[in-house]
Amino acid sequence: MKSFEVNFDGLVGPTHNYGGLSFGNVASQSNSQQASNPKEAALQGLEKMKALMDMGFVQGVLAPQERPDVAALRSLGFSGTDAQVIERAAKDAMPLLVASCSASSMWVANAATVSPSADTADGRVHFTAANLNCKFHRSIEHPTTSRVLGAMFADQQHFAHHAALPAVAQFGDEGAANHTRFCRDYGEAGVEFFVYGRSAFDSRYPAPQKYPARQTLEASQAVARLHGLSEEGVVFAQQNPSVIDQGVFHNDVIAVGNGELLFHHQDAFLNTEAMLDELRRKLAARGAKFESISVPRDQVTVDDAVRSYLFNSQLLSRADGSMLLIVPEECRANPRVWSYLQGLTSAGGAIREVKVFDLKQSMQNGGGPACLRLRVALNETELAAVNPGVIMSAPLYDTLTGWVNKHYRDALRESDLADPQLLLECRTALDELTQILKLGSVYPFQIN
Ligand code: SUG
Repeated sequence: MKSFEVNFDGLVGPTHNYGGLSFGNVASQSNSQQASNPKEAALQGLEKMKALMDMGFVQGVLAPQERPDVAALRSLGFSGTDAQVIERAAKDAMPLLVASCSASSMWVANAATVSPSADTADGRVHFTAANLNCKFHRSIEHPTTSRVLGAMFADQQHFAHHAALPAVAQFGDEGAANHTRFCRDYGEAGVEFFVYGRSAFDSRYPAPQKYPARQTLEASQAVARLHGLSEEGVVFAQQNPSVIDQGVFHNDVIAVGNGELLFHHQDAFLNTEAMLDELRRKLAARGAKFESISVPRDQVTVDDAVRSYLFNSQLLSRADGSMLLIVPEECRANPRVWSYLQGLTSAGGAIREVKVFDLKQSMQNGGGPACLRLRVALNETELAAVNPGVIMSAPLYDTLTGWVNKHYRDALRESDLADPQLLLECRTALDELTQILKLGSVYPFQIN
């Protein structure tokens, strides 16, 4: 049976703004308070989706969330009508209003961890929504994420959904941003690679000193258990704490994997050799030939990686067996990164081509091509069981660009977030979107 890796990209929501909300994420911190352009952000994302579809990849769309999150503000003690809740939060606690307005659900690599059916004990595709417990503005995403994923992957014969892990830092879970799957073919059993930043229960593991490690070992282990993965089908590895302290807040800022290949920076992990050996051994047992490309620090520094997002790229398998790397424009702007990439593609190895996309609106908040997509490996039967409303097509692309042009603003500043009209605009747009994507009722304003 044929199998695919389907990329579901997060559609940028109408409140995309630069709130400076993510301590440890260099771009989010340095672009705080700049004016954003939600319309441009959403169109940039859609253009990438369309380009991948045109190249022959199966592409999906993941809907944004209702923002401002009035219910979150109510849970923090703001009361009255929805407009009064917003007005009171703006007056007394602007940072909380900003957090409740974040369009951060666009970075769907953090929506969930996904294990394909070939890896799981019950032969279903498993999803665990990420609790995103490290940042308030992200911790409020998972209830809606679960409803949206449930509406996209509704067939219980093929899809199993797990609620987010307990909402405490000890089980901090950031989803697929710290998870990669290696395999010979998407439909065959593979090895799932979980990367954590610290252990919450064992003080022998080192931890970063300056910035938070968002993913814990114990969270990764819990997800592997929930999904019914076997010992032979998993490898756990620790991120190098010193790179977290240099701004690598998720592992997908310093490594990306696909098929039998791991593309990573030399300084990405702790105990790298032992970890690579384990991957090689476990993949060999599944008939796969693991390969890694380590980018040396004397060619590309960790700082270059953080600024260019070289590793926050999409590594895609093409029909001829070679791979394509989708990188953000910022890679071309960095002479060391660009010259590395040119050497890489001309060397005749697995990665043959690089394609560059302008994702500046998202990049300025620390979200590159890989952050914007959730990978779901599916066989033909499972793909046929996905809600067809969320699979990208030329007509859907046209409908969605029209929808963005109709509903989105082209400038948003902090002061605009206090405008109760923004909430109405957002709800009107999302109500229409759920009809376009055939999701049913998934937003709080639709179900309460
Ligand atoms: O969680 N930025 C996101 C970026 C997430 C990137 N995702 C992956 N690497 N997979 C974060 O830090 C910034 C929001 C703001 O400051 O307005 C933000 O949430």
